[in-house]
Amino acid sequence: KNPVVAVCGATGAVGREMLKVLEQRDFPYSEIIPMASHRSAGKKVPFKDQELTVVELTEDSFDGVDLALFSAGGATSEKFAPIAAKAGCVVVDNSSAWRMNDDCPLVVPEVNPQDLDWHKGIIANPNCSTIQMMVALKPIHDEARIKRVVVSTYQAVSGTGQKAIEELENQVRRLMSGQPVVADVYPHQIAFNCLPQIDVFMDNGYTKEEMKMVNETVKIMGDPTIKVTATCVRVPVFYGHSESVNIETEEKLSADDVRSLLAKFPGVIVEDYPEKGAYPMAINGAGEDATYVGRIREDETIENGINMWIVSDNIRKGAALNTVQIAETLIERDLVRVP
Ligand code: A2P
Ligand code: 11C
Repeated sequence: KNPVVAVCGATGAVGREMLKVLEQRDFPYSEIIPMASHRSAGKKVPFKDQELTVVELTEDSFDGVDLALFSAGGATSEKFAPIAAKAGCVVVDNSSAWRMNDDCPLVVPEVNPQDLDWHKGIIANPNCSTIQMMVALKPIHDEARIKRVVVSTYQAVSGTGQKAIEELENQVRRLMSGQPVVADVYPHQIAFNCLPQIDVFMDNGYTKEEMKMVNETVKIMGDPTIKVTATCVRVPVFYGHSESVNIETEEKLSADDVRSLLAKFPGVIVEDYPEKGAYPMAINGAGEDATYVGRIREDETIENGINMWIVSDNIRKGAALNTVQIAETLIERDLVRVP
């Protein structure tokens, strides 16, 4: 029998995309139940040619539910994911709440599907900026062993959620008509600006987003020797995160070696034609499933170094798509049950 699937946070930016991805990929289900807060109970969300009615997420929501895809914020996941798992429902969680928990696999299906085998009921979906970097780093690490990565990100406002999308829209409109702007979601104006702060600052001076990239990379790659240092920046783009990545490897790889390794890797498209001015851009990556890599070139300041530019839709591969791919892999491996 196909699973009963709950989408928790179904009215949010990621939740709505999850419903779209389930539909587009013809995900096998016997029922889809959209859930959100009491504020949204009774609202309708589109799915296939129907409208589904949103129900309030409560402690009793998971009886008879086989699989729950969560994207309703960290606090909601922290509270409800264990309740769901206890009711026998396997959770794939898009928040940061469970990612670094030793009992929870942190999975990018193209990179470490084998980690699903030891799940105990809660599986974590990595941070969006980590996911797109992982699919580009994995084939390079397998071939030449990555020693160190220096990454700077250019992240879209949709990563923050629906309210941030509206804030950028409103600020652009107001500024273009000569009106003053109010920053509500972000600490400063985001329109026509770049904010070198994503999430809160930690004691070490890095932001939480930057430390997610550092710690999640090690867990997903299963290799504590990979060193990552990150600077994460919010830019006035609606959809699609971009990343400038510098990689130092143990073995030498030419730019052509990297192009052919990446071209063979599932989920990656190499778009690297400088003579035509063709390289990945957020406006093209938005709405697509692939992670695009371009500007691949040797770092001429070190022995074994590569620079590249990675773009992916943060709401799709960075969130909704990766979550649904995890769910598909669970089904393929017959793992939709809480051990
Ligand atoms: P709601 O629309 O009812 O507030 P986004 O990341 O785009 O802001 O979306 C967040 C999603 O998480 C929304 O679907 C939101 O529902 C949902 N959500 C937020 N808080 C809760 C909660 N306490 N219980 C259930 N769903 C929640
Ligand atoms: C952003 N990466 O773009 C964040 C969004 O840990 O899931 C996702 C936060 C997280 O703002």
